[in-house]
Amino acid sequence: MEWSNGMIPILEVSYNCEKNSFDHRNITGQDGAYLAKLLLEKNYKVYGIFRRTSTPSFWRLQYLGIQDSVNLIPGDLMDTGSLINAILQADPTEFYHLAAQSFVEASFDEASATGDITGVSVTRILDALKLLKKDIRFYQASSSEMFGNGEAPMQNEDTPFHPASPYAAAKVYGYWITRIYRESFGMFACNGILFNHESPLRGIEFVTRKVSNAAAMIKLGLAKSLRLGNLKARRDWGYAPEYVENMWKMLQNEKPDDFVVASGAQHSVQELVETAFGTVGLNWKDHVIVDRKLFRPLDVPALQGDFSKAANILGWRPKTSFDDLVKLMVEADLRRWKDCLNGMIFPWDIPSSVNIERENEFYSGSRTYGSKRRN
Ligand code: F7E
Repeated sequence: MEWSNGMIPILEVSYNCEKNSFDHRNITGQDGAYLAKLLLEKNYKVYGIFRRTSTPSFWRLQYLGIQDSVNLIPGDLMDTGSLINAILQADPTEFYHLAAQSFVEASFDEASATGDITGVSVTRILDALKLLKKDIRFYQASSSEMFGNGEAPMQNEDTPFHPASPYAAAKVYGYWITRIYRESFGMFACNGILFNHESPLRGIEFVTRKVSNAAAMIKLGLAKSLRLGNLKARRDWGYAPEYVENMWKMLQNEKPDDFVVASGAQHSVQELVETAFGTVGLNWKDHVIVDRKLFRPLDVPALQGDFSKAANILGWRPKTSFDDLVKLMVEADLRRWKDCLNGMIFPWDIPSSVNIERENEFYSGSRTYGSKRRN
């Protein structure tokens, strides 16, 4: 069998303001895990860079049953030497850069660190690749957050950027440096402009998973309420495993290019809550508390992506509807909590030994959480 080397950094969200207490839940990201699975199915030899911490956790890779199939290499986005070492070890033909401080809200508190990790690090990787493997195919995880507070009701590859957070500003930098290396050095470097993409492997601090987890816990009597911020925000939510397939398709295209990846539909956070609680037969109004502390200093009001370029050139279309996505996430969390209550031990981002009431507070995922934990 022919092997080709694929390389995926699986560092998503590992740089967080709560390093001591938070890191161990998030070393490997949702997209890295799904992409690794896809590439393994395509007979790639997969390498993943992870950031060394005192308590590493690879629960997503374990959950998908692929941890032993991925070659893990320690590395750090802030350390060019470690990136060079990883590239030399893996000798990859494709490089998917998925790592970032990717929680928008945290970027308001750690703006310059987010700029360095999420933005400037793209240049560190591109420089290392330019020196060592200039003919590589490179994927940059760009984000719909770059469109921010712009005017266009639907966003495509030609829509101007109007970032509304330090995270989005860092992603705009990463987007442009990728294009600049493509245009000035002739590198095969692509931007996937991904709209929100979710799954049962999504981090608990993002709104979809926070809601699916809470709906499951409340249904089982493990929690009573859920605190949320801006219920009016509207997003274009799709299913993550379908989006990583598009990443791969971009790197198989005959020429490097940039693509919007979206579901094309838009829903509010309130609709998300209604659908999630409805899945378990609950009325969201009995449980959801709007908490001003969870509002962001600046929030993007609405995003909706036009994926027609990806459909025309790559032959890609989203398949899972918003309702099905929310349902599958709630059902996954319900199943996990039931298994946990039955004493099962399995890879998950909520340890089964926790004090559930306290954890529920913990998972309210906000700036207030940070100060509570420090006390
Ligand atoms: O927020 C509102 C919040 O944190 C969605 C990242 O993957 O997708 C993600 O960024 C919306 C916002 O995702 C809560 O204000 C209300 O309007 O799930 P989120 P995000 O910020 O859209 C993009 C494409 C990325 O690139 C990012 O890396 O939901 N919202 N109440 C809340 N959000 C959170 N997290 N928690 C709440 O309690």
